[in-house]
Amino acid sequence: MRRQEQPRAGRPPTQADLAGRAAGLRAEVQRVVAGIPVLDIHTHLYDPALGALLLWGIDELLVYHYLVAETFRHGCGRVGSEFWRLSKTAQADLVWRTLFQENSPLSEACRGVLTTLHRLGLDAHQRDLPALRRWFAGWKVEAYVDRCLELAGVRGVVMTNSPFDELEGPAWLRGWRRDSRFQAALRIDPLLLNWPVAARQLAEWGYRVRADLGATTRGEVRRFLADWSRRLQARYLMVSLPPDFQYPARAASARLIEQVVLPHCQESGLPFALMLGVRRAVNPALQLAGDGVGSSDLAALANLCAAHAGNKFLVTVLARENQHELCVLARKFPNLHIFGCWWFTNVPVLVEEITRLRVELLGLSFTAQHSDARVLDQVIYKWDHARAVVAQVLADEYVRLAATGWTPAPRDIERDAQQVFGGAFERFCRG
Ligand code: FIX
Ligand code: ZN
Repeated sequence: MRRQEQPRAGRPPTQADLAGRAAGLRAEVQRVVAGIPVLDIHTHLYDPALGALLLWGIDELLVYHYLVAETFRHGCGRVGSEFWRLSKTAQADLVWRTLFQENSPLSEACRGVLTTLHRLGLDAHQRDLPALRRWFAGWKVEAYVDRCLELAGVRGVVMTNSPFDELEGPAWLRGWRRDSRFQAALRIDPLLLNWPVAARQLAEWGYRVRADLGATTRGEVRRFLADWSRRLQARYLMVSLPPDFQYPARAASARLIEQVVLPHCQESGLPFALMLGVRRAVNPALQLAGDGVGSSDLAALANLCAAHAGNKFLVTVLARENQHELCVLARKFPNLHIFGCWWFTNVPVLVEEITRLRVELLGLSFTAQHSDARVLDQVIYKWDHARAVVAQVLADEYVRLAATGWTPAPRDIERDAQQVFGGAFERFCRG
């Protein structure tokens, strides 16, 4: 009998062959990743129809809480007490002077402002803040939304929408014509983290709830979630949780998740997004800038995924120490989708490490990044910086594959980049 024909390896590539192939691949990956339209799956941006809720422009960029925290470091406490009494313009002046004039703007958040201005075609190096302000004042918000999304290569953003917010909640009740690029996510932190207060609020809104979490109350909270999921046309429900979150547990948050949120999500086919590891108000004097990080007990997440196989969990973790365990959990639970390098992990050194870890443990079945933008213009730098790091990681991994003779075609690279920039999320939500 003839021996079966085997594919032949051919002449082994020389060092020069490999170097040439690697350079070509790297250039191709850069090109493809730069052009992929992104779905930004978690932001704090708003549909422009919501008016003042959508923040944009140079002063908002400068008073971003990431920069406020950095500014406070130079004030030795004195700045802290005075800062919040200043007008927004004066706060922005102080941040600009402290972080961009008296010091070199090397941090990721500072560089972000400069990338944004640069990509908008502005010359920030003149250090002329009044001139920058004049340039921004010339824009109308609708045109500026188009410009920012176009420069960032963003095809859609998912907002963070809270019925409990006193400005936002009533606007949803009134309704408006939606901008399809701004999709909604139902944020339920107040419900899960401060149940007694939320119960009183729901009762005021006409839901028959009592603090005891009995059967009627559970049914009514579920009705509340169904009403708001429908009203928002929500893509998912979401909460940020502290490092000490446990599941199963007797705490109201764990019981509400188990008995109300997850049944509602399962019935409506919506994922539940958990952002794990934030310690709120570590330094309350810093207000929004005062939150910190802690390592979470991911046994709670494993228990959730195992006990609720019919539910879909979108998860990001704030602590670097949790990243590896999260990837391992995602290998065990197909109902767990990892997303983003969140907040304090959104610095190039960690985005690179975390993305590499994810690719090497999971292939491409995750969402590499979300912007968490609070100010519209930030999508420009957040995506510019993310694309650069993700392209670098993908290129390194393809070059290693190419050494085995497996060279990806441009359409493979495009398919892969689409996956990690929104496609895998959409598939997970559909599945
Ligand atoms: O919980 C969240 O969604 C966090 O992203 C925010 O609370 C945080 O303030 C933030 O802006 C991080 O980027
Ligand atoms: Zn966020």
